[in-house]
Order: sequence, then C-alpha cells, then structure tokens
Amino acid sequence: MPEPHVNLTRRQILGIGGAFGLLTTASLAGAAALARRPATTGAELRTAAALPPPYQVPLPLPAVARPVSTDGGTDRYEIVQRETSAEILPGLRTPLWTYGGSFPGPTIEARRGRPVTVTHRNELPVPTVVHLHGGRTPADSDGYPTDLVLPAAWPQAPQAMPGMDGHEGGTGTGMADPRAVTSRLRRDYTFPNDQRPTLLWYHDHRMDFTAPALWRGLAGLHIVRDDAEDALGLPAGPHEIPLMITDRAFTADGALTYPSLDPALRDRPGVTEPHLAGVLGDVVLVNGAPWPVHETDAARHRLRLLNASNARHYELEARTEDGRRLDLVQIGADQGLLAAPVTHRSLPVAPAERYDLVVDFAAAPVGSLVRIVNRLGTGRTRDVMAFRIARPAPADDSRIPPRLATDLPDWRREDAVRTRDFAFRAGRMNGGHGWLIGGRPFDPARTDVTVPLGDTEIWRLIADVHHPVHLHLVGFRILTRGGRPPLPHDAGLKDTVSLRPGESAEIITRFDGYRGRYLFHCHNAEHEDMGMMANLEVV
Ligand SMILES: [Cu+2]
Repeated sequence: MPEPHVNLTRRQILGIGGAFGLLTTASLAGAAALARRPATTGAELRTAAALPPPYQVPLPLPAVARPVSTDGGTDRYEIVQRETSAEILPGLRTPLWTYGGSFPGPTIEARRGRPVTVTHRNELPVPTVVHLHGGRTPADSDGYPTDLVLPAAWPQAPQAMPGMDGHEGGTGTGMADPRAVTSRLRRDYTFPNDQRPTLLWYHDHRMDFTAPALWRGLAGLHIVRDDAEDALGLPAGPHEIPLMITDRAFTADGALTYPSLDPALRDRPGVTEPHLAGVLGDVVLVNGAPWPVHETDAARHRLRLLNASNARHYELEARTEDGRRLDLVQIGADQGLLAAPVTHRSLPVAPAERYDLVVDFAAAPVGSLVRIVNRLGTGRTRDVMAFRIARPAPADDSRIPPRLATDLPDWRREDAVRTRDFAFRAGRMNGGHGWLIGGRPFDPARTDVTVPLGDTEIWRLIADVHHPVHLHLVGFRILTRGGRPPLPHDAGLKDTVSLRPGESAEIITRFDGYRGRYLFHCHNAEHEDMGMMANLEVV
C-alpha cells in the first residue's frame, strides 16, 4: 500500500481529534490496524446468513435499457422505481429498492451529444431524487436533494420534509428549502450527454437519506460513447465488462442490514453511533452478485470499474493462480479517456470513482482463475471476484493505442481567477455528530460558493479521515496531492478525488456548461447524509 502523505500541523491535529476518536472506537479492529493507519473509514456490519464460497455465482451483466422512443433526436426511457426481491445469496430472497426491478438498474447506453430523457416513476414508499453522477446536466435535471419525487401517499412537501424538526442526535438539516421543485409520482430527467465519453452512474440523492437508499439498491450505470472512442480498437462486445462493486451485509433470512435510526426511512435520518463514520458490509457484490466468477477467453478485456459502495475503499489487483499480478492498464478516469495509458500493479478505488482498465488474460493459462483481490480488505472482503479463463482467445485484434485522447483540458495554475479552501472534517451538528465542510453542515438555503460561468478556479481540499470529494457538473484535474505531484491513478479528468486521512489536494477546473444550483460533497454516503455537502451556484 502506498504510504499516505501526512503533514499535519498542530492545529490540524487538534481539529480532527474527534474524528480519530470515532475511528478508534468504531472501525479499528486492533493495534495492528492503528499502527498501519486505517485502510478505510467506517464500521463493518456482520452478515448472519450463510455465505457462498467465492467464485461460484456467475457475474450478472446489467440489462441495457430499451428506449420507449427515439423520435425527435432524443432517446426516451421510462424507469419505475419499485420494491422487489432478488436472490443475491443462494437460496435466500433479499428485499430491494430498485430501478426497474433489478440491482444494478438497467444500463443506459447513450451517444455523445444525443439527449436522453428518463421518466422516473416513484412507486417506492418514500420520496426519491435521481442524480446522474458525472453528468453535465442542466440544474433542473441534476437531482438536487430537495427536488423530491413524492410517492402517491405522501403529504405534500415542504411540511413533511425530512429533518425539519432537527431531532436530537439526528442529522436533519432542520430547515425547508424554498427553491425545491417537488413533483408527485413522476419526473422527467433530461441528460444532454454533451460531454466526453465515459461511464457515469445514476443513483438516489434524496436529502438526508441517500446512503440507505443506495444501500437498498438504487443505482445503475449510464455509458456515454462516441465515434472517436469506438474507432480506437479497444476491447469491445463480450470483452467490455462493466463492474459495479459494492459491499453489503445480510440478516439470517437474506434481508439487507443497515443501521438506520428510522428503518422506514421516513422521518429520522442518520445511523446508529458505531456507524457514524460510514457503513461497511462484509459481503462484496459485483453487479449485485457475491464474489462472482465470469467465464471468458484469454483475450484483452476492458473492465469499466465503479465503486458504488457507501464507504468502502478498495485497492485492487489481478492475481493469477501462480501468484503473478497482471498489469492493470488504465485507459480512462471518472470523466473519460486519459491522454495515454497508465499501467498499475494495484489500484486504489474510492467510493464513486470509476476506472477504465484493460487487462490481458492471455498471460493466464487456459482453465485457470484470475482473481480480483482487494488489498485493503480483511477476511472475506479481500476477495472481490474472479475470471475463469475457459478457452483460448479467437484472434484478438483489440489494441491499446499509445495515444488515447487529445481533448483533455490543460488548465494551468495561472488560468485560475481565484483559489478556495475547504476542510472536510468531523464536527457538531444539531447537537450531535456531523461531517462538515468549512466548519458548516449542509443547508440547502445557503449558497456556499458562487462562480461566474466560465471561470477557472483552484480548490484546495483537506481531510481529517477518508473523504472522496465529488463536484457536480464539472470534471477537474488534480494538481497536487499532499503538496506533491499527483499519484499515477490521479491522471486524467476526474469528478471525485479520494482524500486519505490528513491528506490535502489541489484541484483545478473551469465551471462551464450550465448556470444554476449544483452541489459538491463527500461521497462517503453516510458523511453526505450527515451534513458533508455544500451548494455551488454557477451564475
Ligand atoms: Cu467524507
């Protein structure tokens, strides 16, 4: 594991004492973990059900959504958000909240510059909000957390807005949002897809309740492609595989466990005290299946990774049965192709990050397994999934071009018209524990950052514990990490930067695309629900 750069001043150490206190009580198994610094932030739930051995369940591939119409230059989809149950652990049924009846939800395949409109119909028992993570989306379709889609039997907002009464020890914001635009039962979200081709994902973003809604299954993929990328000759068809990695925990009868204060997710937001730093599961799911196996041939594969876990970080390796590590050739980041490939032996992946990788299974003997392992895991969370190399490849004419893209923005430090500082730290909120940006918990009625459209800015971010920081609307580049040059996996255009305990980073971006109210926040979903969001107004 690369050594985190930690340069804490005395003031910073004092400021984060509370959070380290939380860590020691909530997530560190022992002195050994302390000595090597926490690999992750959060506390793990224990599954009571019997678990399958690894690499038995076939890897599911999420179904591609079919448009209901392609007229008028727009692809239209309809997705019903509804409760269902699925066999995740063999022989048991797991109740889920889903997009379209499956977890992950249906994958939306989009072409650059061709708009997609998705009509979401909410048949769940609580309000929902859809956000397309990484999308360059007009504000009215960006899924602002109070732009609720109310179910049929829900009192009209804002009277019923969760968190309005600021429960003792809860995490409600305690205030209504005068700018919220709610709707009843359904809402159309329009995504222009006017952006670099990449893997995006859509998920619930409801005020105060994002983490448990994600946990119950409200997540799906959205892929943007274009002709230039198609022409590169990258592995495609059955050799291009999306991998949505999550962790979950289960009761003895197969239900998901989650430490909500209000299991109905109606009124009282937040989680029980041991899990304030984040909820981790002890079962790793890929595309909704536990430690799956994918049978394939000995060819190059394009693996489109998403860490959709609430709080768990992974550091992934591809290991052959004879103990070799296969190269993980990174070709893309959150916001699309890199300028040139970057080769990793192991790859850290924080919540909400995506990595576009090519792995060549020609180096593994036919009949063998290539395991994807998580160096940050312990026990069974060290395993993720495996590929069974079942047959030799037919002629593999895929390639990894040495130059992948020439359209990456090359913002320079001197282009920035201002610099802002944001500290992501634990703090007090509503008389209880919260996670704060710049010392303040989220308030939808307060504008934290106002940026004129087209301005370039540098943001300096610092964290107490792990905080994967995500900006809506824009991609950014990482200028420095811990005062040093960025790490190899920081290459390319990002929308989420993973800050490790005590770490700082500088990012640079140009705020273009659309005017309106957007967000930036921590993508540890529990932190996000406990105050760690702020408003970004592009004017
Ligand atoms: Cu955080």
